[in-house]
Parts: sequence; C-alpha cells; structure tokens
Amino acid sequence: MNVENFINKVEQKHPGEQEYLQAVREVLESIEDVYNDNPQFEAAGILERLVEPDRILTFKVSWLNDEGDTHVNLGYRIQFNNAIGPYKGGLRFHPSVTLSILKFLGFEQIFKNSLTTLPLGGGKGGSDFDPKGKSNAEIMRFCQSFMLELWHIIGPDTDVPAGDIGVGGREIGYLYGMYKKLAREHTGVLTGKGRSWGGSLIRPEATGFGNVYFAKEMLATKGESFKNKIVAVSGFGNVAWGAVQKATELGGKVVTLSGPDGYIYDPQGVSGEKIDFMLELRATNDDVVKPYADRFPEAEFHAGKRPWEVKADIALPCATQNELNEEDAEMLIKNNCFCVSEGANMPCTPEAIEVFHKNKILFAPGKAANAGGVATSGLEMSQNAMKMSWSRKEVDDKLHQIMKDIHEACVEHGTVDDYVDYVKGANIAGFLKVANAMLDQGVI
Ligand code: NDP
Ligand code: 2IT
Repeated sequence: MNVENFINKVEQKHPGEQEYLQAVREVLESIEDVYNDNPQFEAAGILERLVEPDRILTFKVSWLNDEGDTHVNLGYRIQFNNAIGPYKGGLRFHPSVTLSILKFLGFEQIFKNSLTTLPLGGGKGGSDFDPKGKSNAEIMRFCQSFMLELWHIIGPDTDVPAGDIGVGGREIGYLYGMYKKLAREHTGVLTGKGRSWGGSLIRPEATGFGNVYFAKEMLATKGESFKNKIVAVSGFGNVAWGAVQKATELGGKVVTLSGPDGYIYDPQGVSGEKIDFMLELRATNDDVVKPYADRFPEAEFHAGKRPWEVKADIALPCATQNELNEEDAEMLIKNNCFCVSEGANMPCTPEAIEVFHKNKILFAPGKAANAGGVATSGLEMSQNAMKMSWSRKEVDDKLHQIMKDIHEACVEHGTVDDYVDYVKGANIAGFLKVANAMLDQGVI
C-alpha cells in the first residue's frame, strides 16, 4: 500500500469530502509500515473494506416550529464497521454537518472504539439541524421526527447511538422516548440516558475526565502533573465542562473557555460556581460564551479570537474539528506549552500536529484522549445488559483504568527513539485489533 496512491483512489470515489480524506490520510500514514509488513491485510483487502462504511442511511426530517411553520432537515446514520462489536457512536446536530464530517467522525470512531478495550464497532450520525435559539418543544419535535426514521436500523446489539455536539441529555431523552414508543421495548439502545431510566453515573463527565486522565498519564512520563499548571481549554460544552472539572480537581488552573463568538480569559481560574455556570450557558441554546464575562467581571472576553494565544502549560482543545491551526500551534510552543490533549475530534490540523511533533512535546490525538466518553457508553451498555448499575466510584475506576490502558497501547506502538508519537501509536493499536477481527471473519 502506498499512501498517495490509496488516497487518490479514495478521493476519486469521494471527491470533495475534505474532512473524511483528512482523517483517512492520518490513519494511513501511521499504519503504512505495519500494513505492508503483514501481506495478509492487503490480500484480504482490509483497507479497501475499512474506508467504506458498511452502509449509510440518509433521510428527511420534517418538523413544525412553534409558529406552525414547516422545516426540513437532513438526517444521517453511518454504520461504518462492526468487526469487533455493534456499531457505536454519537449523533451530531449542528448546521455545519455534512456527509464528509460524519464520515470522518465515523471512521475515527472505529479506531477509538477499538482502543477502549471494549467490544464496540464504529458509527456516527446526525443532522444539519441547528439547535441554536430553538425552544424545548421544537427540539422535542425535531428529535421525535428524527427517530421516526432512525429506529428501524438501531438496536442494543445492532447500533447504539449517543450524544455529540448539539446532542446532550435532553436530546437523548426525547430520542429515547420516541424509540421506546415505536419499538415497544425498554432497552439500552442509546447511551447518555438519564440516570433514572438506564443511564450510567459519570457518563456526562466521562469524555472530559478521560481526556484529563490521559493527559495525566502523558505528563507522568515526564515526571510532571497538573498541579499548578496553567491550562487553556476551548469550547464550553459537555467535553469542556468535564475537562475543566477534572483539571481543576488535579490542581491545574483553567484560564480559558471558548465559543463561536470568541474566548474568555479568566486569570483567577474557572472553578467552583463558574463550572456550574458553564452548564447554564450551554442550556440557554444561545451558543455564546460572552455572558461568562458579564457574570464574572474578573474575566475578559476576546471577540472573534481563539484561546491559543494565551500563555498556558497544557492545552485541551474541546470544541470542534480543525479549531487549532499551524499558527496557533506555533504560538502555544512559543509560550512554552508542552502538553496538548485533544478532547474534541480532530481539533488540530495536520500542520499543527506537525509543529507539536517537530518540537517533541506531548501530543495526544482525540481518538485516544477522548475515548473515555464512548468507553463509558460501553460501560452503560454493560450495565443495561445486566439490568444493574454500578456506583460512581466503580464507573470512574473503570474509566481511569481504560485511559491508562489506552495510554499504554499508544506507548507500545508509537515509541520511536524515546519519543512517543501518540498519533502513530493510537492508529496502529486501534487498527490491528479491527484488521485482525476482519481477517478472522472473512470477506463480507
Ligand atoms: P457540545 O455541543 O456540548 O459543545 C460543543 C461546543 O463547541 C459548543 O460550545 C459549540 O458551540 C462549540 N463550538 C462548535 N464549533 C466551534 C467553533 N468553531 N469554535 C469554537 N467553539 C465551537 O458538544 P461536545 O462537548 O459533546 O463536543 C465537543 C467535541 O468533543 C466535538 O468534537 C465532539 O465530536 C467531541 N466528543 C464528544 C464526546 C461526547 O461524549 N459528547 C465524546 C468524544 C468526543 P456551537 O454549537 O455554537 O458551535
Ligand atoms: O465522539 C465520540 O466518541 C462521541 N461523541 C461519543 C460516542 C458514544 O457512543 O458515546
């Protein structure tokens, strides 16, 4: 396999799918040697089969707003690969959603889920619906209409969706309610459910907690920790919220949050009631971070800017894809940042990652560092299957162990001359498990 030739072929079939091609290229570059050293992969067409989703469902979602006007959105579910377990991955509701974005997310999800050590295949879905400014009733009607199409193809042993950008506990509730009514069964078909109806403790915090646990492992390889470190976080959603909590608990000082409108710099640190305020801010559906500075006057709001210009030891990008570019990376390095751990999916551009690697700082890709979210979804599925629930500590301990195991797998497969290339390590470890399962199961 030659990366350029392979990418060209994929591009010819799927022209213009930028994000998807970006994600495929990153994996190919990491696994090229392993793939070519094991001719059985090529003989079984593993890569050709891996880059094409098993199937994609696209559908129309019609709904009425509060004034009675009709709206039509696009809905998607991509069932990418189920070699090691049922399709598993979130749903994203955001106006920027395209097939390319969902394919990149679904592709990443295959390797991420493989890394979790749990039996989870890869999938993703969502809609170009914009939750911004919508009432609760509108969100409910949209979710119900979305599920009217989706329910046919999902199931607790088939495909288990969850949240992502724009889909949190409230949306999962409305989606679940409609599924339950249509399927006439109460099963673990979605994760991120409410606590009283099958949800797992720690799932809301899991992605952010997991990201900080992963960063903690990376820091430990250098004899470092979060204690007294300045931390820059982007986003102010679910993942950012969990990351801020855990980084603060471990002694770090989080000085930034961001939204599409700009970023907040809080020199006193985002802690205590300020972390609770993040939840209020998200719940408004306004998607602006500026009100933080109105509420806490010690904080500054920088309109239209990104937090990477601030002096920080550790950076945790937790908002969205390609939100940290080469220039941002150079700025972080100039300010002596030595650890970057991706809470979001693919937030750093390939050029930014090159800067981090060139400067030999600790850098963790999302598929390793944010796998705690889907891992805890896997733990929710286990609890649902057993019809039991674990304590907060049991779930948190399992999550912590999983993040340590992922870190170890990255070190094992990604160490080159004393430097751990976590991108390479995560891609190889994630790939090998799926590829070997595909070999075992024949050409299907
Ligand atoms: P949320 O919807 O809770 O929050 C996303 C946040 O990022 C929002 O504040 C959103 O604002 C903001 N955002 C989106 N685009 C931009 C942008 N261009 N610049 C600045 N801020 C932006 O989503 P999550 O926290 O769940 O997801 C965040 C990231 O983490 C995503 O990449 C997601 O794929 C990833 N992830 C999520 C997991 C989960 O369990 N939820 C698990 C693993 C990864 P706005 O909507 O206005 O754009
Ligand atoms: O990107 C992700 O891993 C998620 N949005 C979580 C998926 C899940 O199934 O919990």
